[in-house]
Amino acid sequence: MSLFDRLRSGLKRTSSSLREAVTSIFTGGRVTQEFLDELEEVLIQSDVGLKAAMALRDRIQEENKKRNLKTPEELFGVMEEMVAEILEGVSEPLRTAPSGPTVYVLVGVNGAGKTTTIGKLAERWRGQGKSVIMAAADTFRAAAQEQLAVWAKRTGSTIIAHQSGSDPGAVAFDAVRAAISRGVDLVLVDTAGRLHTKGNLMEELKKIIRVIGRELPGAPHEVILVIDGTTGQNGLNQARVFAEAAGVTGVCITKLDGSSKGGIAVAIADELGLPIKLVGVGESADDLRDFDARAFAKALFARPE
Ligand SMILES: Nc1nc2c(ncn2[C@@H]2O[C@H](COP(=O)(O)OP(=O)(O)OP(=O)(O)O)[C@@H](O)[C@H]2O)c(=O)[nH]1
Ligand SMILES: [Mg+2]
Repeated sequence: MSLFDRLRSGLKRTSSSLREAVTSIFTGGRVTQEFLDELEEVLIQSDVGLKAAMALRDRIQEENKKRNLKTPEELFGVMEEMVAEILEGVSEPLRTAPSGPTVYVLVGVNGAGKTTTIGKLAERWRGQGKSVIMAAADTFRAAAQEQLAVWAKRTGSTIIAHQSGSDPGAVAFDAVRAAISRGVDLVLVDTAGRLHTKGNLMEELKKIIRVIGRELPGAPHEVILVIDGTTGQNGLNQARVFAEAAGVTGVCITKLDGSSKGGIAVAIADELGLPIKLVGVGESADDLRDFDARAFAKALFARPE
């Protein structure tokens, strides 16, 4: 299945309620002041954020002056284009080290999909003939290590782990050091899920990142914030706090195969300027895709099948 088809079915709930709402308020087939106010409301409901909702409203108004928009399809066309522009505006591929190991740290709230995404990233790199070390820096729960070990085995990766309850910074340190000495291509650091509202846990994250940077200048090459696509508006708050505390460089939105509310991708790109780099479209090793702004925008406004 193409990424667009996956996204279209994952974003079905959002796209059909968006379409229904816009169609129902566009009664006279004319863009009026009242319609624009209601449109802004509908867009806010879809989680694209206040800023993007206002910008979309202004764009519709502008376009209408130019070419008199008469059908809902024309409206969707204008909005799709603008959403694609917003997402493309911050779009950037995953960074890799020019030489030596590339290090990615995955962060996010509990259950977002960090460990699974590590498995998927390992699968991708291994598929390209690259070697991978996984760092079990989620030392909080013993089960977390076991889950990562399953992914390591499945993808033929090496896992570096300490006792549960030990210092996560030390695990990251050992993993990076091992990668340098063994000439390993990629280090994937799994961190414990943490609420962005817990200051001490955010400090711990900063420490892990600092330790990595000290051991390998330029690392980590990505701090990837993993966000559950079904989260809704709270995802924006998570992104804001993690971005500030942990210097997030890119976002992975997971569970876009389920009943996600994809509007949050637009809010994150637009209000925080953070690039969405990856999307998770399932639980298996090959269910990770590079983000594609055009496909995403198209799916967000797609006509139901
Ligand atoms: N459908 C679907 N499920 C996913 C996706 N990514 C992760 N999951 C599922 O989400 C659940 C949580 O995933 P984990 O990878 O354990 O999440 P985590 O962020 O490591 O969780 P903690 O370590 O507890 O903070 C698991 O059941 C995964 O299979 C996805 O893209 N699609
Ligand atoms: Mg985990």
